[in-house]
Amino acid sequence: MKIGLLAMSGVRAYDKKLTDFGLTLPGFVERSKVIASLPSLGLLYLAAVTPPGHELRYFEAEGDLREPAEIYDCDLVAISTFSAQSFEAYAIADRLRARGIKVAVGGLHATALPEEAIDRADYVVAGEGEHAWPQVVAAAERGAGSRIFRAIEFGPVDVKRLPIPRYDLLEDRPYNRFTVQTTRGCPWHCEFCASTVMLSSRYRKRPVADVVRDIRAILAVRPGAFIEFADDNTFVDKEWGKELCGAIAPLGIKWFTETDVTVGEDSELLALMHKSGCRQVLIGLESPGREALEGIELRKNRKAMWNDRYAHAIDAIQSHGITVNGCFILGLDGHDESIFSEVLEFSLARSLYEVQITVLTAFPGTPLYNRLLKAGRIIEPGRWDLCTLFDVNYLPSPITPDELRSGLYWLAEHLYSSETTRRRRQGFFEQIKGARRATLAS
Ligand code: B12
Repeated sequence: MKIGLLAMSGVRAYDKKLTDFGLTLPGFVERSKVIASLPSLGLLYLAAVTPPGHELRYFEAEGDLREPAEIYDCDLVAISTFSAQSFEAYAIADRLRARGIKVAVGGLHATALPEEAIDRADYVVAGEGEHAWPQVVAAAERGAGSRIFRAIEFGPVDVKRLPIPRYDLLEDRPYNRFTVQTTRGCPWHCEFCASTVMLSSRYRKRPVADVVRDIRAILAVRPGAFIEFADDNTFVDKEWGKELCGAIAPLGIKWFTETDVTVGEDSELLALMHKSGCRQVLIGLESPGREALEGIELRKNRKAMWNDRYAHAIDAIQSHGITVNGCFILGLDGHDESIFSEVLEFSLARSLYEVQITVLTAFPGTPLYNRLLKAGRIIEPGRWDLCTLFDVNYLPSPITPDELRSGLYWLAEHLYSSETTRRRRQGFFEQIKGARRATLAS
């Protein structure tokens, strides 16, 4: 069969005012360029486990009616979708199916809502794809009728035996950033999280040698590529983290990852991270003060417990020459109108090199969505296209949706202005210089 792998690409925001003015601001432009240039790792894993004898092609669509014409030559198309572009993905699936092409849909959104997805696809995979996908291919070959494949039926995916994602399928594409997973899942359980924790609740670390193998495969396709670890939380296990950094250091790469604030407490690890090419860590700080963090991490209230470590952690990380991309969620319960200036002040005071601001988003399948729906606080239930992290689709408390929106505009304008960006970044360079002076003096 000819099998097409269709990634939905680009960034999404419904709010026209934010896109019109927000996306022209320096911080937004930088991040959205970066963001738009990542391939779909999930599809590259599917390609790697596709049984032999099929022809595979990787495609991208930026939205409804944006699928490439060549995709209509396929017999089976695998579409990977997050919530924000699920309607666009379904519209493409409708057109493909109208032409007799079998369509399989998977990813985080289909995992949360497989019954919704099966209305618009022949096959749906809920959960990790590695074991289910070969079954989907076999079903399509047989011309079998529609079915939801639940990953759980096919046994757990052992991350110690993952194949090399088929990065070679991207050879003729202009990507300069590639993703690699070093871990899957996260041991913490935040109410709003709609990330890999949706696929499997277990936190799993991959063998370091396999990560090195995968990075080498990327470098063979694109020498000098920037590497993004598509992890939820890389450095939960600090000793394993040190082993990882030691192993990737000789590759001479530059890399980025997502992790939590505890990484700031291990200066040996931070030194190894920097030495191995880590240029930025993204950390979900969520809110500058403790109050709004209470109860967010459902297991041990970790987000609130860690709040008093923020200042030290950011300083320690940045002093090692690794920039922090501090992420804040606006509109958490308890955030009033003062939150916008608080985030601005915190970002300046702590010299956050990069700051990401998003609004609280209730993704389907999350405890947050269920709580807000029950409380009648979802404004338009089922509007998954608003799950962009920038659009307001719930009733915040104590502020109103309009106050949240105007606060977001105000903060974006001030946080990403050339002057504030310069001041934040200047602070980072001073932190590095301070650390160097301290080393020389000791
Ligand atoms: C890389 C990334 C991107 C890339 C995606 C590239 C691409 N075309 O796929 C880019 C930069 C484009 C991107 C964009 C957006 N992203 Co993003 N992104 C990530 C990130 C960092 C890693 C995702 C990843 O690679 N995971 C690893 C792979 C292996 O897992 P996977 O994709 O789930 O695939 C597995 C299974 O789901 C399944 N599978 C997946 N697809 C399919 C298809 C079939 C047919 C089958 C059988 C199986 C299957 O098999 C795979 C292997 O087991 C996550 C955060 C994180 N740390 O995970 C956020 C994340 C996925 N993004 C998120 C969001 C909100 C967005 C945006 C809406 C932001 C915006 N405003 O624009 C846009 C969406 C628009 C778009 N075009 O997709 C949310 C999604 C939440 C949700 N449930 O919808 C996440 C979780 C971050 C968050 N803050 O919550 N993102």
